[in-house]
Amino acid sequence: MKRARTAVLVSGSGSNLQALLDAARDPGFPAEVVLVISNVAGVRALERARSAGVETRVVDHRRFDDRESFDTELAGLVRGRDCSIVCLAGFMRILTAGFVAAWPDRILNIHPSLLPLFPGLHTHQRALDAGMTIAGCTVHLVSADLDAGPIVAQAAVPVLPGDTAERLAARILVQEHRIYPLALALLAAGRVRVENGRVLLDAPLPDPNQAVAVPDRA
Ligand code: 4DW
Ligand code: GAR
Repeated sequence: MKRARTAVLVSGSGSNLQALLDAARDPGFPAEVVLVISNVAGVRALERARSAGVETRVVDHRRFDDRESFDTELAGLVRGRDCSIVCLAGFMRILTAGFVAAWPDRILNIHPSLLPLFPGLHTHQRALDAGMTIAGCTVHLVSADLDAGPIVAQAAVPVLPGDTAERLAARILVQEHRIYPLALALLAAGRVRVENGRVLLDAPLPDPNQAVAVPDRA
C-alpha cells in the first residue's frame, strides 16, 4: 500500500498533530506525516514532530509582506516534500484561495464545534452562552471561506451541569483526537468524494455503531 504523504500545519500545542502521528505509527494507516510546518517558533507541536522523527520547518509569517508570499513559501515546502494531503491542526493563519486551490479537496481542518454552528473563535463559551446541551467537533475540507467546507466527520459531547469553557474544551478535545485520524484515513484511502458541497463516502465504515458520525455514503 502506498501511503498518502501528508504535511501538517500547526501554530501551538499540537495535541491533534500528536493524534495523527500516533495513528500513523500503524503501518496499515493509509497516510504518513512527512512534514510539520509551524508559523510560530518554539511551540510544543514542533517538539512532538521531532520526537516522532518527522521533518519540521518554521515559516514565520511576519517575515513576509503579504499572505500570498507567505503561502507561496508554504506551498513550495509542501510540494517539495511531495505531499498530496495537508492537515491544519491548530494552525492560526488564514490560507489564501490560491493555496487552497493547489490541493483541491485535499486540505483538512479540525474545529471545536459542530459546524456550521459557532465558526470562528471562543466556540466553547459561545456554545455555553447559547444554552447548548450538546457540543462537539468537526473535521472538514478547507475552502477559501473560514471554518467552512464539506464535513468529513463530527463527534458530539454532552454539555454537563456547571461546565466551564475549559472543561467543555477538554471533553471535546478527547473527541477531536478520535475523529481527526479517522477523517485523515478516509481521505487518504480515497474514500471521500465531494458532490454538491457535501462529502459522500464510497462505502460504510466497518463499525456502523461507531460513536463518530460521518456523512451518508453514496
Ligand atoms: C482559522 C480561521 C481564521 C483564523 C485562524 C484560523 C480556522 C482554520 C483555518 C486556518 N487557516 C485557514 C482556515 C480556514 O478555515 N480556511 C482557510 N484558511 N482558507 C484567523 O483569523 N487568523 C488570523 C491570525 C491569527 C493569529 O496569527 O493569531 C489571520 O489574520 O490569519
Ligand atoms: C483544537 O481544539 C482545534 O480544534 C482548534 O485549536 C485547538 C488546537 O489544539 N482549532 C480551531 O479553533 C480552528 N478554528 P492542538 O494544537 O492541541 O491540536
